[in-house]
Amino acid sequence: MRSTLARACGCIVFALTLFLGLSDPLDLRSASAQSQSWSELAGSGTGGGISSTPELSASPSVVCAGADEIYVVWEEDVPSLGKEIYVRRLGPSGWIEVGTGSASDGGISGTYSPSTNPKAVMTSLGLVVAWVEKAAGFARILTRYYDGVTWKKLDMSAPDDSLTPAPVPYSSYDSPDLAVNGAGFPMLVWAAFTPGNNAEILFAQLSGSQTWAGLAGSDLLPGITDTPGFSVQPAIAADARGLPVVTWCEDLRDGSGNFEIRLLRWTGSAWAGEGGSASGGGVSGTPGISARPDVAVDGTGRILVSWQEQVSARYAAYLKRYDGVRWNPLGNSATGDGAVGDIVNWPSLGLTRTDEPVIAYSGPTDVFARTWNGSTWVGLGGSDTGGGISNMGGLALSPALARDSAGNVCVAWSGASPLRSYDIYLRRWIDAPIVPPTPTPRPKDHPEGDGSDGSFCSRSTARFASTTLWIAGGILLCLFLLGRLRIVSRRLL
Ligand SMILES: [Ca+2]
Ligand SMILES: [Ca+2]
Repeated sequence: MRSTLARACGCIVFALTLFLGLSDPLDLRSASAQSQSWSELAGSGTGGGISSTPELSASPSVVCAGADEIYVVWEEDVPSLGKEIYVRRLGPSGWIEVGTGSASDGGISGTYSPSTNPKAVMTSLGLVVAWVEKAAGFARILTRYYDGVTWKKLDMSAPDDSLTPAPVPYSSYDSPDLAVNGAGFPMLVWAAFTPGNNAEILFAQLSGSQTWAGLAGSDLLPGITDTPGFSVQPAIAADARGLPVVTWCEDLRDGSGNFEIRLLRWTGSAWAGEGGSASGGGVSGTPGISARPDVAVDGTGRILVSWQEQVSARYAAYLKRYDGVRWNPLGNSATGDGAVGDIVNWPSLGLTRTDEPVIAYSGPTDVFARTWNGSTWVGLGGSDTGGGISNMGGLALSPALARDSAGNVCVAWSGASPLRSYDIYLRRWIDAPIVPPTPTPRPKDHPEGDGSDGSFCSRSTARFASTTLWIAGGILLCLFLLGRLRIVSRRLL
């Protein structure tokens, strides 16, 4: 009898040990170290960075098409050619060319005239790049896409692949920006300067037949703005339906010297403002100079607009988010020193893993970033203090932001490290926990993802497995004990 009870107790202890052992994956996750750092990728943050050329490398644009599928496009001052557009992507062991010669000689532009201000986006056709091409006294917008083998014209109907229709005489195009629409095709905005001392914002998107087309005449003057003052510095994002949302800087030209940030979106049938964004003070609504806007749309469809606001003799980064009725600041993001009180360059807007805004900016010394944590504006791992993200000591400009498929924020910039001219650099903010190898394979086809980021899915799966095994163990134990009880009772009888 005593030995039977001892064996039963041993079984209980074994079952408890088994249960605790199966619970290990959860405990390991919760106890795992958090790795938070601004990491360079294959030398992208030090030395010659991504470009690594002896000449001037400037105006980067960054595209994250996958967790490690990262492209960087910039303008390179090439000896004997002038400014050309260069492209590299992150490869297995370094930053490689995208097609032959994309970051050497004439790059993807290959013109003798200045090619500047590139922007890039990933589309169903492949990576699309647009830039400003200055030739014969005026500037056009040129576009190319990479089909996986070579760089090609986007619009076969245009003889020189410039936007059609060609600019009216003596007009000039500037400031292209790109996004991708619901059909996977590129959407393009740009500013058109006209002979009448005016400028308007134009929009076109690529159709299925690979021709650029406007929406309600948006690719023809007077564009989507049609105002007496300069409408310049456009930025574009796609809304939840893949329709364009366009913001820009408007010179009110009312004698006040005021510039405001305005916004229009395509509703599906017309260009319309939101919450008064297309008239008067627009989104910004301040007496000072509001300029250089950027726009993003978060996962719930809310539009966010950042811009540069002149405050006394300095520039601050401001931001507002549209809640469907009005444009709201986040904390003090649209008064006083705003989200950031001292910037010297166009602030760039992105979204964090949790869809909160993150603003990258060049401050007096370096490239920095701040994000909204729900109650105040803070740095990410020291990104708003000391040497910030770039850590180059005063020679870092033109930050560009993108979020990779894992939710990590990438920031590229043009900076000059000691004894070098300006090169292109990039660092990625890693804030995910280090997930240890799990002892049992996870289901690969779970609709909510594989849970590799420690998500609710994998936790609940592990918890379910543990509970099931615990119940099964308990049933087996009960059966075993019942069996022993029957044997003992027979012996006693
Ligand atoms: Ca205008
Ligand atoms: Ca203003």
